[in-house]
Amino acid sequence: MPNPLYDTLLSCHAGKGSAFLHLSGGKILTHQVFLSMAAKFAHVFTQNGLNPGDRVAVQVEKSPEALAVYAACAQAGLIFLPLNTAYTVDELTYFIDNSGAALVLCDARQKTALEPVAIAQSARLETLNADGTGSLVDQAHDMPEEFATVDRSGDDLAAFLYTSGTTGRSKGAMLTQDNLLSNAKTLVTEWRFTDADVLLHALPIFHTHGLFVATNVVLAAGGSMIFLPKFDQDRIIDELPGATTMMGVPTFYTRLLDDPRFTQDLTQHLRLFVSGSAPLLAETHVKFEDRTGHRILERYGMTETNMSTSNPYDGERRAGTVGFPLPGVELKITNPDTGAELPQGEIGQIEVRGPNVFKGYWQMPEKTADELRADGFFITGDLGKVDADGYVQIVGRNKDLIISGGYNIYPKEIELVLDEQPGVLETAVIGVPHPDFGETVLGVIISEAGATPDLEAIMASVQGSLARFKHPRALVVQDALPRNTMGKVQKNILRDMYNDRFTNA
Ligand code: MLC
Ligand code: AMP
Repeated sequence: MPNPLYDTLLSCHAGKGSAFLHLSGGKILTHQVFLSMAAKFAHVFTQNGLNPGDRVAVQVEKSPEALAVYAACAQAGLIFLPLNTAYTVDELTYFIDNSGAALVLCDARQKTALEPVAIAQSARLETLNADGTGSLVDQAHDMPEEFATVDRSGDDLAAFLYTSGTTGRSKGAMLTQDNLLSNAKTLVTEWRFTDADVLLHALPIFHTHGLFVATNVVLAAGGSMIFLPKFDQDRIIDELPGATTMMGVPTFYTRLLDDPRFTQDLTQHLRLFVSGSAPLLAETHVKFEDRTGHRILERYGMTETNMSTSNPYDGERRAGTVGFPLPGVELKITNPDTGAELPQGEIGQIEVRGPNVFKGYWQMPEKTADELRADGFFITGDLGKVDADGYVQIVGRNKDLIISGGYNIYPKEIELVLDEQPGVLETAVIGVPHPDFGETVLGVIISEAGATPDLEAIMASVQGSLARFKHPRALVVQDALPRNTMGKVQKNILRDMYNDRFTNA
């Protein structure tokens, strides 16, 4: 096949008048119309001088056009680099610079702010707005509806997804066509997707979950999506009866359970609810079954690995576990200090190997070597164990990471900003339980001798540089940070201290 990703997910739908996206107001976008849109965008990219292997950095609102940009990149052999719409210009500057993006696609509202960043990078800057307007669409207007698909091999890069690190510097995870395809095919089979499926899609499309899990699976199966711009409780309630399946982060399900309109009747036509990206409390799993009769299927994955484990479709979906390694994926539990495999039942770090595992971090060979072993096993940084029946259970993290509403937040990045503030000696940022987001960010500040840091001014400064979802939801001032004998900050003690800060309200 000349371009496995495009051929398997997209060109196989050529000429089909079948529904691909169900949009608001009863509007339907067919597979063929979607492909034509993508082909036109591919022409715009190549006519703007982009060559296979170039990176296209995309920070735009969710829309059919935004999804077609992903398809256009696949067809033109470009590397798709989606970015969270919440990122600030500071954050974007790093991604654009680090990736060496050849083209930046943004909302027109961001154009002025990003122009100097694009110029510094010699990148083109085009716009795409939430309503489907913008310079990309203007240029696409008169382009042909067919584009000669660029040859690619399965080992060629298809996407970069940036993931933060414990040092605070984000790393571009390089995903190949085979990484994405192998996972999509496996999940179609494991989760029994067919062309009759209608997936209720309310996730963002700049992360693995909404893009490579939800979208690729539906494309591979030939099904359709009720494509919502974002999670909107009322729209979800309205649209659920028309769906056969839904994927979400745990916050989706806890929010729905808080809504009296979410009933068994409303969900009776659905065949599958999938949860992932953050731990689903066993309590939520049980409440969901009591309310709807459905057992949520929880799976586990990450940016670098796509999906690694899943509860079974047919067998027991065990609450509090993420199921079994997917076919073709090897999983082992190892001693974090030695890397030696641990006996069944013991807690250790989770390592995975398989066609789903990424190729490494863009231009960061040392970081790649730290986490991706020469034998192909990737050290996930999650702590877990395998029970007697083979179900994998995630019990914690060996990495300093907060997951808020399914978004990853690395404390170091926030600490670096807080540490710079006037009157601040040092800081520690921790994740504490939150009823809506699962976890949220709390900043612990130690003042310089005699100083009284201005917490409001500190928050204002954080707002200027970091995306909203990373902002501490509370700042507290303490005399000192707890440290062990090696001088390392004991965040576990801080987490215990502030454990019920948001759940006791
Ligand atoms: C929004 N806000 C968040 C937030 N999302 N704050 C913390 N954590 C989040 N996740 C901010 C908003 O800017 C707003 O700020 C305030 O919180 C409340 O907003 P909201 O209207 O209640 O939020 P909403 O827009 O409804 O978004 C919440 C959400 C969304 C949970 C629906 O965050 C979401 O769609 N999350 C999914 C993330 C995801 O797809 N993760 C997959 C990663 S891939 P203000 O200023 O108004 O207070 C991965 C691999 C894998 O992890 O295994 O899948
Ligand atoms: P990301 O880097 O955004 O892809 O996030 C990946 C991380 O999300 C993993 O390393 C886990 O810590 C977490 N994660 C994903 N799915 C689950 C799950 N089902 N249960 C617990 N944690 C999960």
